[in-house]
Amino acid sequence: RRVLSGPELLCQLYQKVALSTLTADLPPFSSLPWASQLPPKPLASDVGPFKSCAVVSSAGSLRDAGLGKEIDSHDAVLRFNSAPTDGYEKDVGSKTTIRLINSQVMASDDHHFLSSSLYSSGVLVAWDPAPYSANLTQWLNRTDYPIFSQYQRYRRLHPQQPFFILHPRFFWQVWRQIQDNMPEPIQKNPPSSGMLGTVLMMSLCDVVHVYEFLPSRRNTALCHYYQQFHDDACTLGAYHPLLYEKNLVKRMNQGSDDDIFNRGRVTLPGYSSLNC
Ligand code: NCC
Repeated sequence: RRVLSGPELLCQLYQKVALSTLTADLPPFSSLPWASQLPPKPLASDVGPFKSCAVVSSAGSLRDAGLGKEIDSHDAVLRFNSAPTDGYEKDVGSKTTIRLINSQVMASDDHHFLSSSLYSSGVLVAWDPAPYSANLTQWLNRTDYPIFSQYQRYRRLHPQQPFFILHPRFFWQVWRQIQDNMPEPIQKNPPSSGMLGTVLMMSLCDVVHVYEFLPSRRNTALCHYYQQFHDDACTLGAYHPLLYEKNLVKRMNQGSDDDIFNRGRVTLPGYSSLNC
């Protein structure tokens, strides 16, 4: 197998990975009593397009990064799970346009998903690790966490807030793209929210800056910038094929190594900027 160049990888990503979210008219959801709670249109026809976008990983190396102003200068900012901005504005900024959450966050009691103000502004996008090759009906009947019951509850409480659910096809396409460009078999678990959010923003924005996904000189065992918890697996991966994701992003990066080292910043062209 030939090792693809950065531009080739970007074109392959564009050709093989299409952002997809559940809509009210999609079987088997369309015949459920709560189908009308799902958005009528997919994410990309409702949100954006944006010129410049920032994807803010939750890495501990964002502590004391002082990147807040730079992050907020983007037209749209994507954050993950329960990552806060209150009290961390200097390092991570305060703008949140999209929040990408996994189904564990929606379901576990510690995150107070239904009542916390953390989730109630901006556009929400949720995902649940559906097994590889499972069809939508199998997934619907056996989700990893109760994403659909929580989704219905949340929609009743916040009917005006845009709230999308990722189609499993999207994240398995991302997984396939990672696997196809690695010399060894990788674990058949979905990519991390960080990788999914990066490709999501590449679908909506002309240019995407990803912060502290590829660790800078501030690299630390501190898991999250907002928690006193240390574990190298947060940066290197265990369940998610995180090292492979980072390898692929490094190869697609159009910014300098100095930007990674000093600012923890990767620059990726959005799909709209590619000439494939
Ligand atoms: O930790 P998490 O991700 O919320 O972080 C969001 C994304 O930032 C990138 N990251 C994070 C920490 C770090 N030191 N380096 C990084 O590069 C990753 O790309 C990560 O995806 C997830 O992917 O959804 C994850 O969620 C947590 C957890 O469910 C939520 O934080 C809610 O508590 C997972 N942790 C556990 O299941 C214990 C984590 O594995 C992945």
